[in-house]
Amino acid sequence: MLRPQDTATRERKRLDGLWQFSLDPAGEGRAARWFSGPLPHAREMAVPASFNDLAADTAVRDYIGDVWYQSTVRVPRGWDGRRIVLHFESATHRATVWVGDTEVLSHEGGYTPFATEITEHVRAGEPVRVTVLVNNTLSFQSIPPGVIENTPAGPRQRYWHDFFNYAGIHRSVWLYQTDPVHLTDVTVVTGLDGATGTVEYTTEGVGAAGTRVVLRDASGRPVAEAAGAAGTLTVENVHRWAPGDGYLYDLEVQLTDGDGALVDSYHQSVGVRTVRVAGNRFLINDEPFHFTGFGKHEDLAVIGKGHNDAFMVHDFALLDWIGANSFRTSHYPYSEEVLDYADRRGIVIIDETAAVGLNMGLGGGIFGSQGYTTFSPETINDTSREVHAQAIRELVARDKNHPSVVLWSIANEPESDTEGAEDYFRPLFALTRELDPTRPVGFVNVMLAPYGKCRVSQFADVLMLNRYYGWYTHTGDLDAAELAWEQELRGWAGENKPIIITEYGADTYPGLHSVATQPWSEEYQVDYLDMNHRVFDRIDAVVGEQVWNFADFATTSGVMRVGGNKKGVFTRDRQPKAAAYALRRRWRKDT
Ligand code: GCB
Repeated sequence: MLRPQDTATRERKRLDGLWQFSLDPAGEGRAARWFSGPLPHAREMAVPASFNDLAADTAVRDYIGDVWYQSTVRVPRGWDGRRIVLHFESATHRATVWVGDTEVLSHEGGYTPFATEITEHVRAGEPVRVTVLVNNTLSFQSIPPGVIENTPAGPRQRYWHDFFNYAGIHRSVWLYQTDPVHLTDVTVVTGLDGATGTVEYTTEGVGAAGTRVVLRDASGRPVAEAAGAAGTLTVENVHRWAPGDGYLYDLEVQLTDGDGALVDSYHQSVGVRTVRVAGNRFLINDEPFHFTGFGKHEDLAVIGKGHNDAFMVHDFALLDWIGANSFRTSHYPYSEEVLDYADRRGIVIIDETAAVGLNMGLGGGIFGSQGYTTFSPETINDTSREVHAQAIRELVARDKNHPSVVLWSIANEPESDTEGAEDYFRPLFALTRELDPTRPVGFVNVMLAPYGKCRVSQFADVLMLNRYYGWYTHTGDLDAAELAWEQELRGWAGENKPIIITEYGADTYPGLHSVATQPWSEEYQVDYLDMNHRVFDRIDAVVGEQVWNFADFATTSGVMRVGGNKKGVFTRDRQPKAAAYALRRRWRKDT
């Protein structure tokens, strides 16, 4: 799916702002045709934002079910005769859209875009009503999974992932126009041969007589061009995309009509780089890469998972300040703005699906049975796997052209020590490789499936491990933790695959101090990280360290969570804890 763009032939209009908003606790809106007029009992709601925290009302924060958004949009007068598309960057977790009285689109999954042509339902220069039904419930057939439990106090949403189930329209909504003859997809795959770069491109489109592509360098100078819907461009003395050097070329795809006139122009940024795994090394441009950074969250006070440019810019500034070269989009695909920015900043991304919490052995930091079987016909089953497969398809389709994305993570901490898990994941690894043969594929392994027990890591190119020695086990005893951790890690190192520690961390209450270092204190977080680093530095196969978490974040209520998860190296409002300075000393060689 292509992005909305302003180009020589395309034009877009952002529909963000205040929309009308109604809760629909009885689930009656569809039958009552709420889309056919003003929403009943409406209030105003900001887009993009999670709706949960905006109302200052627990009932809204914890609401489960259908909510409705509505806006009246004027189609620009100059768009007559053009093909008009309505595009959502995301809606969490599923949405149905009406334009006027006509249902135009439904989409499952909270973190990937969806769009449809609406030309026949609108008139240039006229206003049109856009209504969106968003539903936030999680079931065993959604990604991530959950279950609605009927309790004496009413229905309650349960889920097994450790972050708050924020919902709503989290990213921008767009209206855009193109010529009826238009490009529908472009794929680029880059290669390097010494100082020469190659850009293999494939395009798909509707109705064009001809296709031309021009590759320009960052100063706008054309460096290669070609004709044809697919081909390979070469760039002598290429400026590579590399960690810390987000150099981008611009590939302009031009479609022409029978007279050779330009009818569609679309721009795709291109970073020329290679990624590959060799033995226990992770190579970017054939050079060993060591990941430093974090697992992050899209999580902010008030706006929840709503995208915010200011915080994005600030978060990347903090990554730079601390010496992080990478992060994982734990535990769902992040806003495309974030990936674009990572491309430009030379930050390396592990790109993760929303498959988190497929594990009935843990929930919200508590280990132990959650009262369900993970993989079974009644719980996570073949239908769930198809939803998961679709989430992978949409992630790869969306992010395949980002040079910053070097590794796919198809799940976080699923059950992985059973035959059911092995059967569930085998085809999903095959699918990901088929969709993208150019990037390594992995999943994030949990402590409950330690070395020797995991049956899914055999399918992975890279071992991604989340471990909490010294926190969830050996709590407060870092000496014992160090011994146990090193012993397990040496087992994994024998697999001859690169190992990235995708989570290690300790909850830390900012301002809590102790001389004899105690869990929850700032000193303990520092000592805990130091212990981990001693272990990593002794093991050659460890090619990455991503601390859990970049910042404190909101979770469900629980006795293990004090105002949310406090494993942040920064607070939720991005102030450093002592650990931030310790990491900066380790990661920034210049300080
Ligand atoms: C994990 C999860 C992460 C949690 C973290 C924790 O292993 O992947 O989502 O937030 O542990 O703090 O318990």
